[in-house]
Amino acid sequence: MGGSDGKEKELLREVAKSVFIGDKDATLKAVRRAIDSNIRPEEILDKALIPGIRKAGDLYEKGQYFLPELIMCADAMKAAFGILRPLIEQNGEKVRTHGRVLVGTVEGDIHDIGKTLVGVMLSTSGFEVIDLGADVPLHRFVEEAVKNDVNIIGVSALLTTTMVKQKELIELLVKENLRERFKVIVGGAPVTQKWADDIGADGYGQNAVEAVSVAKKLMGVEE
Ligand code: B1M
Repeated sequence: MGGSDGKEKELLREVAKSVFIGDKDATLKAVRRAIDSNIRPEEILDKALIPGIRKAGDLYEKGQYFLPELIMCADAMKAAFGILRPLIEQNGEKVRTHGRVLVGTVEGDIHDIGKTLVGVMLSTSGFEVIDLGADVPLHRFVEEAVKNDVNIIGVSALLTTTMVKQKELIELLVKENLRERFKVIVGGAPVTQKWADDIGADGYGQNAVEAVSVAKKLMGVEE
């Protein structure tokens, strides 16, 4: 392995570690060092920030971390994403013509990191994105979709207790006679292709890159 590869791995390890120990200042410093070493922002995100926050989740699940630690880790991740976001956006497609997508996390669920990432990746891939944030009531998804005349509604859920809201949103669209008007994409850690099929969603993305592919496919955009 070459020296620069080794240095790159070491820097990414440092970023991941500073996220899962919940040290925001160290995370920001490590991310800046990684950027200065010409590591691509998408790589910093995929190979360090996301594995770092997932490790924090694992430790929480094992009972080694409690909610305060998880919050510190999420703060570190969000602060670092704040530095990377404009860099990722700069590298994106300039013309936004593929369609308009509404994204949000369902009501009762405050996890917004993955949903925000999906929104950023869609907007850097040629979509116009309207981000409603997290804990979004179902009626608001519907109202904003109509108001903004979107093509796709992207619904994120991170909890097994809130993913049922994705199903309820589709039922609400049917009830309002709007199901044919909007494509619905679902995603989030507990969500699977099977769940998407069972609830009648038009697409499922396991991650932000897949969400973009699915959105492009639904809009008939060649990859
Ligand atoms: Co929460 N949390 N959390 N949490 N948290 C999980 C989800 C959990 C799996 C942790 C664990 O136990 N291992 C667990 C859920 C268990 C379950 O339901 N089975 C859990 C729990 C239990 C909770 C609380 C209930 C804890 C408590 O209060 N006792 C609470 C819930 C509060 C609520 O929402 N009502 C809670 C709170 C929090 C924090 C506030 C501390 C923080 C969130 C901060 C924030 O988002 N602003 C937090 C965090 C950070 C996590 C973990 C560690 C990481 C989530 C994350 O940001 N991942 C998470 C563990 C895990 O997921 N392994 C966990 C990084 C992000 C880039 O990935 O969000 O998966 P992700 O998004 C991915 C894909 O899923 C996909 O693409 C994204 C990018 O690749 N994707 C889509 C997401 N949305 C998509 C939409 C699409 C397509 C793809 O189309 C539209």
